[in-house]
Amino acid sequence: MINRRKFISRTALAAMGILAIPAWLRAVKAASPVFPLRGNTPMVISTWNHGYEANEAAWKVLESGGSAVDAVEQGVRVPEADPDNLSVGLGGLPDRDGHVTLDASIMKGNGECGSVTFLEHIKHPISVARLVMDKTPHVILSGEGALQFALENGFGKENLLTEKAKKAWEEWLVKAEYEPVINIENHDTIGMLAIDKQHHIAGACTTSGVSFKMHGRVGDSPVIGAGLYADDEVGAATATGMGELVLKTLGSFLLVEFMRNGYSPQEACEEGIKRIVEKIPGYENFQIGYLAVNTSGETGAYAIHKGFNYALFRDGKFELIDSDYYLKS
Ligand code: SD4
Repeated sequence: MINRRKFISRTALAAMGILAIPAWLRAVKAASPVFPLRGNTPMVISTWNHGYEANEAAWKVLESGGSAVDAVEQGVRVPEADPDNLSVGLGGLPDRDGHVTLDASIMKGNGECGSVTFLEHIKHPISVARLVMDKTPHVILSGEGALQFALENGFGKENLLTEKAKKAWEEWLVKAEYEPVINIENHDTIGMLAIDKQHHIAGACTTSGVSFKMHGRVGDSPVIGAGLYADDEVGAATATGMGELVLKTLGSFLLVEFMRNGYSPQEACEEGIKRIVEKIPGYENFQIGYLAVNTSGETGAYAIHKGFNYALFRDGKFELIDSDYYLKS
């Protein structure tokens, strides 16, 4: 883990301009937008073990020379369509009033991004977020307006509340104790980051959010900089877990900025969790998992609790990896 002295010395170096990008390099970068991107790519990384199937779909796009943004969109559509996944798209657990409301965001390393929040009845919120990015002058569409936009663009309206999710909600209603539960094992939100053969980076994040949440609650996943951030010059990061902790620390942006200042993706993830530990009382009752990748294709992951894992595809090697974590005892 990075100690304070190391951080201060990096900050001092940055202030002295030693870590800053020299003018000649800025000129080369401007002339060649792919210049800073190198390393072992294409690659794709995503949260939790269901990331494996999602990565397979993303990998097909990357392998055939497709773009990172197409790869992450196609990748996360897999858990969105899976009725057995209780935290994403179809089959997501509803809010406490029985509505399945979805959040999703997508971002390209050139800064283009789009998101939807509090969207009902549409199985693939990530593709609506993609259209917000591609077809509107806006970044976020929410609720009824997002639904209207989706319907106008050919998306079908569906009932997303499966029998399984309805049963879980009815069981919850017996006590109806309102406690936002994002604990150690209760997640499936997918955050995915990819780098394509052209060395561009992109990310996507999609979720039904905290189960039995208040109607109208929006988490970190659709907030650019919180649940997701990507920058072709540096890298990308995504988050899973109790979104309020990520929102309060603007986690993914923070991780990318740590990397911009010279931290490795692993160090950035650890520092992001450390920020939560230092700033948010009661953090130990919740799980957060961070994933990050830099433009060289190096990856990092870190969580508050044991149990976070992620899927990494690269070089024809497909791995499911357990993340390191903060609370060891
Ligand atoms: C949220 N971060 O809405 C999401 C939930 C999540 O695994 O990641 N669950 O707060």
